Amino acid sequence: MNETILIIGACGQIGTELTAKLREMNGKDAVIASDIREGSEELMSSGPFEILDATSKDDILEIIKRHKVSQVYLMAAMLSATGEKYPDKAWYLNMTTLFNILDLAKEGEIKKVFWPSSIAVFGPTTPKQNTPQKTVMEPTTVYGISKQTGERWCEYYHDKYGVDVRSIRYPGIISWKAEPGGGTTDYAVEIYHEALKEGKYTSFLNEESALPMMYMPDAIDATIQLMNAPAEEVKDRSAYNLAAMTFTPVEIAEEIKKHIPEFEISYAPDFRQEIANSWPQSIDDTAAREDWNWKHSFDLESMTKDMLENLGKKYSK
Ligand code: VAH
Repeated sequence: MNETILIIGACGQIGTELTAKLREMNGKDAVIASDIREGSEELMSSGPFEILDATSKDDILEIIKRHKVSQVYLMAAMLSATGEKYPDKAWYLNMTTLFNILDLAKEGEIKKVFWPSSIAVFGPTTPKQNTPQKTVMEPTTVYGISKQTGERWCEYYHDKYGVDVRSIRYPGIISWKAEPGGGTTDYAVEIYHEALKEGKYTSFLNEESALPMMYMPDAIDATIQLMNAPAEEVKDRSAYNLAAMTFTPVEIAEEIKKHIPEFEISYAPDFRQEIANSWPQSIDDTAAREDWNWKHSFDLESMTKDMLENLGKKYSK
């Protein structure tokens, strides 16, 4: 029986590309895109779309029943930097939407759920290098606290009620198709745009800010691979560490200079520096590689080449 998929937060940085990939794999009508407001022309013209406020359980249920949805990817969230500006809104959005979906799954309305966690669940007391799957987690952002709590609830709903929910601790994700929104790692996206437009960029993180990062195609492949893995392979029902690369603003600038020699970077750390300082620098994702054969494809060199090629085409139109 064909599974109908609902993507909540389909207009976001990850949601946009997840929608495109799932439509490519399953057919456009098998994937219902939804968000609080309409998205890009490309997204809106690529298949069914619903305006949805995912803080309303009744509104989610109405769409699930009308489209006979069996799988939900809940991608809507307020990220780390914006969450520090609006802590109560971040907590409300991130937790209410998760409980709505977990409860609908518990009530038998949804068969399978993907919910994104983040390396933001880790904090200043977490080991910074090769951060283990299970370790000290004392997050210092509202976003990180919501993701840590969310992981606990995902595991509880799976163990207590048999809900098939799966999750990944995304590192910073870099992409060119859709702008990121309100993240601490967004500098690593902005830098490519500014390098092409202005030939220079002022980073809001300092030179030494080494953070775990991943190119969007790897993040999308991992997400779908985890969702399609046999249930018995998904041994960790909190969330899986996932890693691909680690770099600093200096290192990404040096890689860009191989393509744009005159590119210049400067530094003006802001409030996001404290958030970045609280996160790990590298992640141990052995569990994901062992449990469901995760492996990444892109490194800093191949990502930079692909980013500049695609953004170059976008800016030359
Ligand atoms: C953020 N892009 O910066 C997100 C991500 C690990 C970082 O969760 O908030």
